[in-house]
Amino acid sequence: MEMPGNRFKQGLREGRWQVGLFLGLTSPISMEILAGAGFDWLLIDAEHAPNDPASVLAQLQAAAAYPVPVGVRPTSHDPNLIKQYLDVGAQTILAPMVDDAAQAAALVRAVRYPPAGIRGVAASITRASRWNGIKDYLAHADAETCLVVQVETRRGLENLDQILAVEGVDGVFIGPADLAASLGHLGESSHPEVRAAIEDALRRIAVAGKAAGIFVTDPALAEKYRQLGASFVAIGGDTSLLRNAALKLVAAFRDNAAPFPPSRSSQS
Ligand code: 3PY
Ligand code: MG
Repeated sequence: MEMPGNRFKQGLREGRWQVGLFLGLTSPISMEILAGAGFDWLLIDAEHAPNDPASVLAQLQAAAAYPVPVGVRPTSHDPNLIKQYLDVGAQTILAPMVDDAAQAAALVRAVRYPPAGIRGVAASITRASRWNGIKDYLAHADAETCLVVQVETRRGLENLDQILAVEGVDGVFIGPADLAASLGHLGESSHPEVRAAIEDALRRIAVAGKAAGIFVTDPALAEKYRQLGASFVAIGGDTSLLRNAALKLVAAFRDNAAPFPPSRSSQS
């Protein structure tokens, strides 16, 4: 078979508006539901959700029947962990907490094969190459692998220009929650100082010619960030979708219906 193209990376290159969702439910079934829901990209979160290479593998297999590109956010920058996610078939890595250019450059090396990088080679035993079923996998892998780094600390902001200059970084994604915490406003990602820092960062990323992304759940704010140069956004998470829908459903029945649970005599 031919090497699958990375439509997310292509979209970043073209500056295409891409709307995505974070997945923390660790479930191939919810992955499959969301893979068919019309998002431009999905991200399996292994930084904050209890995912590992085995659960990521199962979710990538569930998504494979759908055209949506799926990335993975690892817990750390550990090249061995990143290697495992690439080997099970992830083509996009979203690396959290990138604070300087040295970290960004190390991540570029982690996602590339030698001589450009240090990714270990084992094509025949990996799903990424479809166990050697993909023609010339090793020759095409680096080109279809996408690296997005998260800038979400005061240090990351201070070093943003140097991070942007690292060849091989395909995009920079702002994490408002961690950024707020790092700027001294834990839990207040709408704080004016945080908002100002975000707006400045998005502008700088776009001016540098790199793809700018951010987590933003408010459509009006997403549009504002788009005007400032953002081209890809995560607009929520599967856990929140489920919780919010469950709360709404329960409330609808509690408010409008007979007392719950129904008494025995009212049951048929
Ligand atoms: C953050 O907000 O800190 C994230 O990592 C993603 O939203
Ligand atoms: Mg974060």
